[in-house]
Amino acid sequence: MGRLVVISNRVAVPKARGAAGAQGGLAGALNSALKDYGGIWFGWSGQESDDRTGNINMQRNDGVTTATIDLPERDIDEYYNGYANSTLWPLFHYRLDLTEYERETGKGYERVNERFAECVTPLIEEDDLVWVHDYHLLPLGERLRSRGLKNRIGFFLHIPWPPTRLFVSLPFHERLVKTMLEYDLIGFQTGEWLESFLHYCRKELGAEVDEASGRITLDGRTVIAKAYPIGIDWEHFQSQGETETAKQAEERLLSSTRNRAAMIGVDRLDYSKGLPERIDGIGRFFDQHPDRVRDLVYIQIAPPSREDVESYQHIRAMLEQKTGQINGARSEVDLVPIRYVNRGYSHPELFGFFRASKIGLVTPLRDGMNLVAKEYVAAQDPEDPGVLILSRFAGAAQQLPDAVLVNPHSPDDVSHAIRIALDMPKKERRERYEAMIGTIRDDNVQDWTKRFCADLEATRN
Ligand code: ADQ
Repeated sequence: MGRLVVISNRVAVPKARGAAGAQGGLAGALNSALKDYGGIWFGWSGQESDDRTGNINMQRNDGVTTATIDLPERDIDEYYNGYANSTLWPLFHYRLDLTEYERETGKGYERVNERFAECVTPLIEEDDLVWVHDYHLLPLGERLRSRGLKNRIGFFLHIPWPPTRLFVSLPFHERLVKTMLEYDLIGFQTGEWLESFLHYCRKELGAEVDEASGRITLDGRTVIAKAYPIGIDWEHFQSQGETETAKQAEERLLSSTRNRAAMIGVDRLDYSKGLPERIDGIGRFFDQHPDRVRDLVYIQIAPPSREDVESYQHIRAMLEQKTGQINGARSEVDLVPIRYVNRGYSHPELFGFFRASKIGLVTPLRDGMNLVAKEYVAAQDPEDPGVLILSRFAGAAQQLPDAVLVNPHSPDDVSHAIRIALDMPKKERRERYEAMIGTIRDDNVQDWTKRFCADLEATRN
């Protein structure tokens, strides 16, 4: 096999791994794949340049070569803040109310995809497998083909694929999906998102679709679409639990909560994560069980993300207001029911916090997968595990049906789940944990990359 060339919006340098989590789920996963296969990771540096310099910054760290380009301000505005994060992200998370449709940002998106193709093509060798990631780069495969690339090219979507009825609200939706058919393999997180994509191809494009194999044929070209649920780096995460940092973090949380059960939420500050709705659910729990305010402390860790996009500023203000209201109404001199921490933590620290928490509250309104749910379970003490409360609208719910599943839109449902979790006997907690931990251990990220790359290699055989 040739090398692996990974292309994604951002590139995470492997030595920065401890901080990788805050950059999103991609970082750890792709570094593991690149170490196994060798090759290059190409993407935007995250830096702004005055103008198009044409420079590619190549670096080698810990066995992985990274190649990055800077982008001028206009490209960042139109491609990243604009089309990717103000059009595709909200639409793909079913938020038509937040979706902006601007012709200019659409053009910027196409321009940056073209620029990516122009810069990365000379780095790709004949036998390389090319693996493109996520919604920032949907049309990149077609751009690479137009430059004559004959390699096997795969694409993985980390976020949901929306139902056809929502997706058709996107101007030029047909053109966009047709560009995707230039890949050889398209991966989705779950069967549900895959089903929506196949439905769209059949209904709107008139493609021939074989549901069983995921084979889509249009105008003589065939692409395979399949579900590949992403996992965590199980071994690495476990090893984090052995560190002094993890143990100190656990101790720090336990000593600060004393006799109260800690319940934890760890999310990027993003409207898809259902944070205000979650706080409403917690507020409802305190309203319905005022005698239990002394039993529980909720810790929300949410570092800001995408701060240049207006809807993200709004979510932050809303969360602060709701948290403030509940704390104002329920605090005592020696007790604050909700701790809201506006920063990220390293994986060892998160491991310690998860382990010290009796409940993990993961309630996105919509999520491609959600790795926090898996990390929470992975950090539990097998002898005395905590309880995972998980939104039924997270991709992870399809793999973890033994979590306490909730409708994140319903404060009553969330409140009820908190009560169930707080009172759950150890025997049931262990049964649920046992059922979940096997899946999390076996469906790890190494396995995920191997399955995707093997299937990509097997296309055209
Ligand atoms: P994200 O939306 O970023 O990723 P998620 O899977 O929940 O979401 O988290 C990814 C990583 O970020 C985890 O390793 C987690 O520990 C870390 N993280 C999240 N919040 C953090 C915080 N407050 N502090 C420190 N670290 C934090 C996208 C999709 C998901 C999909 C992933 C991977 O939206 O649905 O699971 O990609 O495919």
